[in-house]
Amino acid sequence: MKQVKIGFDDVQLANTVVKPAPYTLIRSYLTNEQQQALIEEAKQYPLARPAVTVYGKRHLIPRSQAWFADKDCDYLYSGLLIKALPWPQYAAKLRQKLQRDFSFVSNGVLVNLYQDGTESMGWHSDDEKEIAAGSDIASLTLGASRDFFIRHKVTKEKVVLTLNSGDLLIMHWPMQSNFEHSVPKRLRVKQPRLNYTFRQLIVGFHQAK
Ligand SMILES: O=C(O)CCC(=O)C(=O)O
Repeated sequence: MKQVKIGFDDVQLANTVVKPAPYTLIRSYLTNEQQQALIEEAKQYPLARPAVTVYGKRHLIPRSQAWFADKDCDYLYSGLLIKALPWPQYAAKLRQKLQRDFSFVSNGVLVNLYQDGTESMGWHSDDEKEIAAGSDIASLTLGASRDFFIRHKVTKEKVVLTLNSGDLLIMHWPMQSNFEHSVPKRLRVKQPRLNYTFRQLIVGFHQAK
């Protein structure tokens, strides 16, 4: 397991020092066998492509997704309340592995499937109100390699990572407050990519309303 910690050099903005993006990239975190087990399992996931409203216009998201989580961990994501589905076997094993290896606690995982390089995810931060304060987000890539952009919200300084199958990216708190990320279209990519982002939500956040 090769661990690389990379980030921006400190950026001077007026009298403020802007801290580097706090993330850890672990190349080849999963073995080929572990990757294959998840890829096979994902063929049975009830992946959906919901419609979202952006600037008053409804359109289908350019990927498909499923949210697996503990009880009372529904998630309001891109303006849609997604109900928690029960954990599949290998996704649950990966969650346990993250807890064992990094003491990384999560209670839900968003799985995204990008069929090929025409599918993408726009600039955003994972900063929804139900995400537990101070928690990190762990993101695992399977299948096709894709570029992953990180940019500072104020300076617009950008880092480009290429995430390969089996790589794990941990986005540490408070990265989501100061940085956005995206997965841009890459028309040369013809193969599917799966991404699992493990998150920790405040239990019962939506149920309490
Ligand atoms: O596919 C990825 O690497 C990014 C996923 C992501 O940004 C998200 O699920 O919020």
